[in-house]
Amino acid sequence: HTPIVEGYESEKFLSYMIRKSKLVNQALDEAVPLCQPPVLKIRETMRYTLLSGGKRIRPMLCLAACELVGGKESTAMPAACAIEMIHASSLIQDDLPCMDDDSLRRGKPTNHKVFGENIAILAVDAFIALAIKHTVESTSLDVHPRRVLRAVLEMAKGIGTEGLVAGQAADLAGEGMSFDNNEVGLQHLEFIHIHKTAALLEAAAVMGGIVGGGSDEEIESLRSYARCVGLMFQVVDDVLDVTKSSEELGKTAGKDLISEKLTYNPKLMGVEKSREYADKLNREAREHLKMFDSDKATPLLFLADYVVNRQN
Ligand code: GRG
Repeated sequence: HTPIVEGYESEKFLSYMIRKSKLVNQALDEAVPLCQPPVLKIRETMRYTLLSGGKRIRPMLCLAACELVGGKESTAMPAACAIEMIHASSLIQDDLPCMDDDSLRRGKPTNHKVFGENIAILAVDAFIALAIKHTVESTSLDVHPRRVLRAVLEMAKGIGTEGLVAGQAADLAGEGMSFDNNEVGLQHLEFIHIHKTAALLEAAAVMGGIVGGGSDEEIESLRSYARCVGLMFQVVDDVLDVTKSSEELGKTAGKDLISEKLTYNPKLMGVEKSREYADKLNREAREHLKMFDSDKATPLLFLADYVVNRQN
């Protein structure tokens, strides 16, 4: 895959991303200080997942969307942090024994393995509350309260039965189903991806556009762009899962592992078709940004390229 964005050096974009993720990490650190008395482990539990790496794609989308519509980076920082808190909470919940039962996340033991299931569940609750509190309390007073309210509404939609929860519920409902009919399988898979992954990326971009002062038309373009990027993100994830499994485990073992995962894109479409689909989504994402000045849209175009070309 060659990046489609031309005339913009990738180093420039990389340093843009590094600068943004440093700022985000600093803001997240400040947003969740350790609590007094320290015997209450809850903030430590939250910080463990929130500050343990991660690509920070959602906050970057939020900041870049805000800047694209003419807003300041600092205006979107509370919303960007809130979205990353929701992302962290969903990872903690997803890893629990009653969900995916994972023991490793970002190369480290999962939250419940370190702190126990009970406190990990409390951290999830606390993150959702803090994400709302932080957006309302820390967004600049220059932003009209109606816009802050709209931003919180978008976040709520991204979390609940129109977003992450719907995706996870569909994922659970699909467990053990056999998709002999590829059409049904693809539809189900797309529903999971749009809700489990794209919904939060969409909320991130839309929140940035809202607090940044974007028009309704601009906000809807950002929504369509982010939905394509979100779906593309998951298609790429599925491909990486398969190719990495084969690389790491050797061809035969890799195939065994793939066949367990019936709902994967490459399983239903094949790896090559999945890659083509990701490229198509990237082109669509770019189309949705046509209404903006192309120079100003460059970070979001590059972000889409980064998602399609990423190796982890
Ligand atoms: C709202 C707490 C809450 C839960 C909703 C458990 C659940 C229900 C949903 C699970 C959602 C989930 C974990 C989806 C996977 C999304 C995904 C692609 C995660 C990986 O994202 P990256 O690659 O991760 O951006 P990093 O580590 O870079 O942050």
